[in-house]
Amino acid sequence: MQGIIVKGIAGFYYIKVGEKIYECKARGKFRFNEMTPIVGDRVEISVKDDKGVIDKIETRFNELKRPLVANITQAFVVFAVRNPDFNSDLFNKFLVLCEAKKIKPVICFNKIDLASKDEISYMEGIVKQIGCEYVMLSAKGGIGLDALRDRLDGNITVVCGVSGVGKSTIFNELVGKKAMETGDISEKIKRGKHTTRHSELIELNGGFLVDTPGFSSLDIKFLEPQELKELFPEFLKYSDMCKFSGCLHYKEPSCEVKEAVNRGEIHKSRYDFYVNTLEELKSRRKYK
Ligand SMILES: Nc1nc2c(ncn2[C@@H]2O[C@H](COP(=O)(O)OP(=O)(O)OP(=O)(O)O)[C@@H](O)[C@H]2O)c(=O)[nH]1
Ligand SMILES: [Mg+2]
Ligand SMILES: [Zn+2]
Repeated sequence: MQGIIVKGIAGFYYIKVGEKIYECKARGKFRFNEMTPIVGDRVEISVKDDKGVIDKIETRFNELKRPLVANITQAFVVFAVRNPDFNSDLFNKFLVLCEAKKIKPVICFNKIDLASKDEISYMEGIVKQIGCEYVMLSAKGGIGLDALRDRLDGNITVVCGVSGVGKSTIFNELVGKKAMETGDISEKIKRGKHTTRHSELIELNGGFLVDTPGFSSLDIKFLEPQELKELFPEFLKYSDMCKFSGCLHYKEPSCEVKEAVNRGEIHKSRYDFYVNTLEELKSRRKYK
């Protein structure tokens, strides 16, 4: 039977096959070929006398380390329009990471109840130009959540963003119970106790939601300088027209991406972030 691992605890895996959940152990062989089953894995199982065994793990589409989950297709990347203030560097890093992992980002601008109309349309302007999907939210006020629910179908979705933007609030509103701790006090208590968190997939609206937030580490230094340009979707329609094939849109002449920046068709802050990151990646390679 084929199913998906929705939970793993102490060597046992819980595999959802249709409407049923089977408790399984992994066969020993996984220890030798470096594949340890993780939540999100599509697996082949066999069940005998109520004892289930994982026989095969399908090739992973992608894998996140924090939380440890495979086959994530979508990320709700949460920002607050205020408190904490929007940080465009982080915004760009999140987007680059999503592209690198082939995860579809949905930008969630939360706490719109705290911002003016002008501030909201400024934020909208940035995301519109990149061409990625976005939702304006007030998780506390129940605004915009249906737009997120509609996007769950067929996806494994992780909610990510820095501390305090409202991830847990969004998660709890979507799941409909107090599954995640919100606010600051409970979070601190949890950390103090070093509670091990096992991620779990929660089935919702035809898809799965990961119960722990993602991308807590925003390291993009593992990227190769040449691959960075592929991770800016709005560059792609211009890059074919650059004079040099393999143009890095950096110091090359007759670069259509740079022209598009000058014409205002690509947001300058995105291009500046690209150049800064490219220089960082290049200098790391040099001194390695
Ligand atoms: N004004 C306003 N406050 C909100 C909204 N959504 C969440 N908050 C508040 O923002 C604070 C942080 O929310 P959380 O959901 O705990 O944020 P988080 O992203 O899970 O934070 P960490 O767990 O620390 O990463 C809480 O006090 C929430 O009540 C909103 O739409 N508007
Ligand atoms: Mg939280
Ligand atoms: Zn170019």
